[in-house]
Amino acid sequence: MIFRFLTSGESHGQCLNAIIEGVPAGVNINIDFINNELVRRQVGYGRGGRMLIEKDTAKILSGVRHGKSTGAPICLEIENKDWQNWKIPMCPEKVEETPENIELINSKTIKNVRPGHADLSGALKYNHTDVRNILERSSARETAARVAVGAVAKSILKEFGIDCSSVVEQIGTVKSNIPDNIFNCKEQIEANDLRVFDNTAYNLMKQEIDKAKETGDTLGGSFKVIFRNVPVGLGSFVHLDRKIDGQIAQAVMSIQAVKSVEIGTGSNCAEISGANFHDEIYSENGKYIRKTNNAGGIEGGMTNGEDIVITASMKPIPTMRKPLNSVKIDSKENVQAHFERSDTCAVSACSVVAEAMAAIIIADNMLEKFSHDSLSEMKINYDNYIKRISER
Ligand code: EPS
Repeated sequence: MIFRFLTSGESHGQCLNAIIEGVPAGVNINIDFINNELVRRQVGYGRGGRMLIEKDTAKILSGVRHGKSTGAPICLEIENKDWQNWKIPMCPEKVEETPENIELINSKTIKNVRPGHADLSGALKYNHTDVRNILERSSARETAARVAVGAVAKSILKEFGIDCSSVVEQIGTVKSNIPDNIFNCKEQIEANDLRVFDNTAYNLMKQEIDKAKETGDTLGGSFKVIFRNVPVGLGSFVHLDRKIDGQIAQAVMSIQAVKSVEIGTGSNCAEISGANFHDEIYSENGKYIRKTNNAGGIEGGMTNGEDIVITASMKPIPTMRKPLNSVKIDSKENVQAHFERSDTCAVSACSVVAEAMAAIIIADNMLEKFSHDSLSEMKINYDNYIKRISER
């Protein structure tokens, strides 16, 4: 990858950090835009008490001067407000062994692993006896840092008119209608606290979330992420790791709790015949056009100039107030899984995180295709390419 990044930070540690490398010089980086993306991720009916504590904002520590990237690594930091309540249990240094401190640390020690979470495999793999060491880093709190990184990727895409939007399609058993063009309904979706388009479905989803909350259960769901104005020819058919659909699938699947990713008419493609599935190609005013988009904007591992359409599903959150049967990791006693404050449903937040992850992949492919030292050089290459394509 040319656009590379690492994040660090624990859910209840001091802060989350990200270092991004590969952003060309001259890209407009607006802190208000990054922070607005962070606000979008925090929205969502059914989220837990933590979201009342955190008001995520990013600080840019390097790589940007006077609102433009310099080409140097960009370091971002997001404070965890909840850290104030975790200074002793999460202290990086050894703490004084006073009775109060010991009691506090013991009260935050976790032994009862949660089915569906990283707890058991993580504790065995890293040889931890306190499962908090796994929980803290595997927590979806880390997605705040990914969204900040995604905002930087989106800032590159914006320079080329590439736009993105997302909408929630299903929560629990309730399915929503999706508008034909979600970009025309962006304001409505952004104003809705579940990121849902259809009001009837919205009310039913809220009822289902309320019911799950009451019974100590959790809910998953699915959402669509769409990118438009992506040029033809990003990615490649020549090798497995260069296929952009594979890259997007990996990036979106890496989001905590995501269990499926499809491009275009993905999971239904098995039942549709070739005559009805493939998007026929027409010529109109000298341009190649399609009247359908079952391919979701990707053919042969390359973008084909149509909208990129990604659908992903998130499993129900495994931290449950009515805990599942499990085992205590040291004694192997049969117990109830650990419960700590959590969300009932975070599908709407996940759709914003998926936008970020896909934006990172598309930005990376733009850098690969059009060079990546400076935005001005990239734009010259992009314009030449678009001219050449339009002459074909
Ligand atoms: C999470 C558990 C909850 C969520 C958290 C993800 O945190 P806490 O245990 O502090 O209540 O709210 O998500 C976030 C903090 C966030 O910013 O999205 C988990 O276990 O994954």
